[in-house]
Amino acid sequence: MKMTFRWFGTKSDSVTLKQIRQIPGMTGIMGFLDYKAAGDVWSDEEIRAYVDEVHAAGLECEVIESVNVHEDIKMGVPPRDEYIRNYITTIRNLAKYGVKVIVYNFMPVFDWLRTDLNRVIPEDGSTSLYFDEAELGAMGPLDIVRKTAADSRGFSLPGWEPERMAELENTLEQYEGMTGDHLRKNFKYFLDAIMPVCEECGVTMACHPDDPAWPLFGLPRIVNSRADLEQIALLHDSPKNTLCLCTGSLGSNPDNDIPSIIRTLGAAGRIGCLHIRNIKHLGHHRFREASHLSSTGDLDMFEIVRAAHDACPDVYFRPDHGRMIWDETGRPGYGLYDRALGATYINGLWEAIDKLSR
Ligand code: CS2
Ligand code: MN
Repeated sequence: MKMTFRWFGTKSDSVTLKQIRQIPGMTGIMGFLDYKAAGDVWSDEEIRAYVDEVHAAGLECEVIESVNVHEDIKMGVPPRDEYIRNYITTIRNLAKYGVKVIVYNFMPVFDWLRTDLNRVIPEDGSTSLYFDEAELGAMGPLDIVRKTAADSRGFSLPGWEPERMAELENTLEQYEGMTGDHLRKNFKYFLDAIMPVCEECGVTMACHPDDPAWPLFGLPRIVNSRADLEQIALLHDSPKNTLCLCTGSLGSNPDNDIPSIIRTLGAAGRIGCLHIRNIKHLGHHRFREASHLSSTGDLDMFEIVRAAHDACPDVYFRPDHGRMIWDETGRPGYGLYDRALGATYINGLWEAIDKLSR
């Protein structure tokens, strides 16, 4: 296992590489060029500058996140071939600088979605990301975009690029009538085009699940459950076609048995990396993000880490969203303190599981 941390770059992150390097057991970054629009090529120079900076801080940069897929690829409309060519150039460019895994998602229009990014947890006064479908019901897509922007304290949020959100109404119209099967067909077209390049340059693609794990605003979502993940693995049968097992995203649906999914897909070599985050269910389609500790949420972190230890021991981990604690201000979900606690806790679980299994 390699423990990593998401980092948005010097200009965009409240957390420094030096701070990340000082978290015990931290080996690297899951990197992100947050200023790139979906569909843009990530150039050699941009990647080199980012990777050099990470290396200079004594960290690795083997995983890159959110190379976002252009909506035209998801919708399957003609300009997609040009965007796929760009995507392939980005894959090749990332490979040149030692990137081994690329995390992406295939969610129409929205990436993860919450109705409140700064919800106070009554028990301890910390804040975390919160979702309530009843609250969402009263809002339209534009309202949620505005609310998310207002909640984000001026920080960019992964998957909420301003260019994409500006096109929102237009894009939503174009999606009208799209079915899950149609979206899956477009997904296959994308995978068939990029997989030969991934195999050639040794890059693994890891698809992030939908978050929350059900359709929103009538848009289809196809990365939600064990059956979905297994279908995606079959869309293009290659060891480079893997999943980013995000426990918080899948865990938004309590029916998902995450340790069991990890065991099956991990043993099949189809887990490219893990995002570890805990969820506290508060009602039907209503939850908040909890600290990583099992007892503060509804996910069993011991069983999750044990499943990964047994099924895919060489995988990359990172703590996913954390709460805001100790009066920290920063990007919602991406402060230093709670994610550092999460990493340390996961490392502790791993050490215990590993030693007891010998
Ligand atoms: C992340 C996602 O914030 C998160 O939950 O895990 O934004 C993830 O990076 C993207 O969906 C990957 O494309
Ligand atoms: Mn995630």
